[in-house]
Amino acid sequence: MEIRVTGEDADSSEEVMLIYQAALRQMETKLAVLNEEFKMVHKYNPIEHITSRVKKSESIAKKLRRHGYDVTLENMVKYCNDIAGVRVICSFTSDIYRIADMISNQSDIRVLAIKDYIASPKPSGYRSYHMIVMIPVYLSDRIVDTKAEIQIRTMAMNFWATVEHSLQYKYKHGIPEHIRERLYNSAEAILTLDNEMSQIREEIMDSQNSFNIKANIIAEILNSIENLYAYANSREIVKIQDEFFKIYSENDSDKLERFSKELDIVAEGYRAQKL
Ligand code: 0O2
Repeated sequence: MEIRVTGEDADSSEEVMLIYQAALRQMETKLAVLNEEFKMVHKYNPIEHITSRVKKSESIAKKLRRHGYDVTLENMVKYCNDIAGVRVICSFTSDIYRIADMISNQSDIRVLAIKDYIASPKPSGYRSYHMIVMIPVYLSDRIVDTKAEIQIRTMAMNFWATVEHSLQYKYKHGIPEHIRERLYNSAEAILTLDNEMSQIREEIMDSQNSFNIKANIIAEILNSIENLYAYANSREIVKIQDEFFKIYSENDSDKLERFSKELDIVAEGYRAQKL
């Protein structure tokens, strides 16, 4: 019989830590597989890199005290959602939501909470997408449902958060107001940078797409002209070729597409005559 428990039933902190480590490994493997699959289908990597960590016991204790809980093993598992933390870094903001969807669609992952600090940034300027998930960890005699926090952000958002986080440690009595203001302004500059990079990428993708579409139409036209040699006389083919060169020199995809369709009708007519 399958015995399914949660981390709260663990006997020792050593066992709890082993379970969180295992949850992280599973998450990392899942994300690596999703990234590879995405790369195969869409020809690019949505994930730049992944880091993970098990939260240090002092940080767990500090967080529990901050929220008014006693520092016990039970409270730690129950109330500290980010003991196992995975950080996923992407190039573009749209990738963040793609990855979040891919994670949510995994049948063995249960999404417990989402905090979208991209749609609603923190007053500090912090931007990131957070998911608290439950993932099963398979031990020899039971399955332990384990919580993990996944933070998904762009490289630029990560740069800002890393600098701001380190400043929080540097200023023991809080970051001075004038520095806060500058950090907030930098967060806004980072938003502009992310938006600009996304737009540049979209423009490049659009022009690549239209290039590919045009190349396919031209290949179809050349193929149709070649097939016409079996049916039409050479004078007519030269006429069609001249018309094609004229349209080709105009560099207009719509005209090329219309010409390709007309050529299909002409070829069909010749084929019918031959029968
Ligand atoms: P660490 O050292 O990174 O682990 P909380 O509000 O923090 O008591 P909750 O619900 O976990 O509890 O908060 P939230 O908002 O989901 O934030 C969790 C984590 O997001 C934080 O963990 C940080 O890693 C990161 N984070 C949140 N806000 C900021 C911010 O303003 N600046 C930076 N640099 N990071 C932020 P910890 O435990 O605070 O810290």
